[in-house]
Amino acid sequence: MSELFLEQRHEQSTGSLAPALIEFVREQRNQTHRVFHWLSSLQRPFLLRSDLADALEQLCQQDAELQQTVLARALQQCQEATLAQSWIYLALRRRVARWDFVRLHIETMDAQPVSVDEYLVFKERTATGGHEDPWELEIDMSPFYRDQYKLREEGSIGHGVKFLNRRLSSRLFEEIGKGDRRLLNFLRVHSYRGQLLMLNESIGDVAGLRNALRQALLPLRRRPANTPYEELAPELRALGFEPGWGCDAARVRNTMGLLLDILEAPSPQSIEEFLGRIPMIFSIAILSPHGWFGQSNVLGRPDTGGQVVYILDQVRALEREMRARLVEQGIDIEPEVIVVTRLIPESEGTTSDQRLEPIAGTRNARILRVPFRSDSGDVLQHWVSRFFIWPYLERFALDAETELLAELGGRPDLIIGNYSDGNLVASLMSRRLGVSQCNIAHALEKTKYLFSDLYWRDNEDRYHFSCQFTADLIAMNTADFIVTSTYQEIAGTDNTLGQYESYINFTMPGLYRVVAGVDVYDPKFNIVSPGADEEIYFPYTETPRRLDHLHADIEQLMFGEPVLGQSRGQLQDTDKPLLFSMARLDRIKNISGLVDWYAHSPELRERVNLLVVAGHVDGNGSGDHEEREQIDLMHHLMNSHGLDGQVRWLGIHLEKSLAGELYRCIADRHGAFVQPALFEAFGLTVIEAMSCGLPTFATQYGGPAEIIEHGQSGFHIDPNHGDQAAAQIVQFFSDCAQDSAHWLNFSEAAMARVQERYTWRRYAERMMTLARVYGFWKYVTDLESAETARYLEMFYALKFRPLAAGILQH
Ligand code: UDP
Ligand code: LCN
Repeated sequence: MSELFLEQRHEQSTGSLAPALIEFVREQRNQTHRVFHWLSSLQRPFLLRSDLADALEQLCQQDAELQQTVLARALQQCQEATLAQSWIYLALRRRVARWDFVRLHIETMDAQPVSVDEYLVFKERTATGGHEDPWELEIDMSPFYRDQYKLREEGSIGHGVKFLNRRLSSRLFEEIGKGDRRLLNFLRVHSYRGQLLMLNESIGDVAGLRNALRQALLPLRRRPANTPYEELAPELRALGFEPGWGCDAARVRNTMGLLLDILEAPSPQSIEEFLGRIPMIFSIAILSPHGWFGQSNVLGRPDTGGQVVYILDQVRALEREMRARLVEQGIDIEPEVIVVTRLIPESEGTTSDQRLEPIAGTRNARILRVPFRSDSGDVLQHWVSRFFIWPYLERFALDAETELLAELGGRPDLIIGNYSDGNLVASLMSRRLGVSQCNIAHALEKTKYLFSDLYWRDNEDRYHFSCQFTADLIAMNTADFIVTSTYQEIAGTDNTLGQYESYINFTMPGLYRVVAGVDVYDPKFNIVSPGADEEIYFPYTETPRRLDHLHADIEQLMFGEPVLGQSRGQLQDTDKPLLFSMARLDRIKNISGLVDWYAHSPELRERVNLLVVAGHVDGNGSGDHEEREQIDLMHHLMNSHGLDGQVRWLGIHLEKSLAGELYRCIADRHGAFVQPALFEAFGLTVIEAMSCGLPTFATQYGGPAEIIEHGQSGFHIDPNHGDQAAAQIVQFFSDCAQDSAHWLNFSEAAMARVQERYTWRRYAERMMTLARVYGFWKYVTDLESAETARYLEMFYALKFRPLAAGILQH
């Protein structure tokens, strides 16, 4: 048998390359030495995947045989190499969230597997110059993991609810009678503000329930299907049934039949369907503490962007879905959705200083604002950046809880946290109230900034990542379920790390070391992608719906004289198609990168004009240091490359409907959209542009990698290789010039992709299913673990609180 065959067999059985690599290093000393020598000659303590890929490519040019070796494969798997004192430590990612750590000595060719903590200690030592603390606090959630509740296949990640339902339904009903009794108890707890629902006390046990169901079904079958519930109520009540079974005879019959089936032979599908029938969710609290949460004039302010758009659309969709369900269930209750945010007295012309604000497009949803207070009780007057708000959250959680309870007249049925701060408040509040907690990250900062964990101290004054990552770990582990927009957000791709995956192990020297922070195979993770508001972002081809009255303004925005402090550049050749981009002017959004690629590509400049809507043209208009740096850079690029005749930069914020019509006007001119971010967690602008029919080029890092199928419904671009991205765009427009069907094909495919995958209707249905299913299992099983909760409380009290308090002392 060949050695390669043996190696591969070993890999197949364990999945790990490590043993074969160690053997190879020991036996092929010359080849290995050459590779290690090359890596250490780079004289960098940390090499990332892309560095290793570049090194490997060069090495293979000199030694073609290397390509076939296990060493080459290991370097391809390696996410990070740490080099110091003649040692190389490799972190091999054999597949999603499955890691092996190996160390190799450059001189002696000694090679061994190492544990995750040994690996992290070596990183600490390398980063701090040998000042690692042997007694560093280690965070290890693995003793709390329960293997019977873990997914095994990486393809199942993000579909937790399906797995959980399957696993728990069989377990629940395995022990004869036990599951039935729990189900009965569950049905008996339903009430709404004192009104009993589903069952009353006259049904005392499972046999009684079966009996009552059979008795109710006999006359129900004789009733016309559309007999309203009110007519059935007296008869049903006498048998022990309260409202909630359905709005008419057909629906009540169906729900009761479903329950009888479950009592006979339960299946995960019938449980999910049955749970969809019973009234469980009447009110939802959505937490988004950090500021400027409002409906106008807030987008583009520091900290507010897609998260606000997402939540407002989410609220509308959830309210609609909740109401539809309650009507079907025959219950006359108005659902309530409340967004809880911070009240900012100095609100700079926004509504952020109003305690209550109704949400447009809903009947009853509202924004409830509660101020931040200092320890002495004084109300904080100004906006505070999301990176500095940690000391205020604990008090906010208590104050918000009091106001929320008063506003709703009781507890909400679900608490949804947003972003790191909202998720932490959701943890505190849902623990106190005993309500299910759902987390939505929007963007986990950890993967956005290189080495934000290892060199956390360097960024502490500016970003306070020590607080943020601690809050993230706590909230991820307390949440009953976590909703993500894409798969890659949880588990990455074959080559890149998932955002949640990056919390599995990491170290913050001098603070703590995480050896098992979160498990992405936990069934709490569910992918539920957002949509683009269909009222606003509809296809450019839907002529009757078009907002023609905005066209003159849009023409002005695109081609008019620049307005001082609002725009720069005036396009000379107005017949060229427009390449469009719109984003906050953060470094990570890389709008200046796009301008730079454009400036350096004569072919691109020849074919298209560039239109960007971002930030402010006047640096004095910005209160944010990162934005000011970007504004300066934009002006520098415009000046040094003479771009004013080809680039139009609008430093204004477009109101939603204007933005929607602008996307369409650019589509009318057969333009394209570019999202050039260095990293984008999801990217609402990508689905907005696509749903209006714009062919889209978007970053390959983050959500867009999954939204777009490369070469079919758009294109992925690598923001680190602007020249290639520019060449791709040039190629597209040159293909369009040859064949006008080319543009149409991509435009249609983009619209179809969004229609198929990204709609708020689907979002709301999924979200409500998750709320019901996780709520049910939380009630009837031991899913919740007191040990985990206690451990996290300790972490919160002993680490988070002093870190947060420290912010105020500076
Ligand atoms: N947006 C807008 N007007 C502007 C700039 C942005 O309406 O002038 C909206 C944009 O349409 C999108 C959101 O702001 O809905 C930005 O969300 P995205 O997910 O793209 O990025 P984020 O800002 O959340 O990082
Ligand atoms: C935050 C981001 O950075 C975006 O990528 C998302 O699209 C947005 O939130 C909504 O989730």
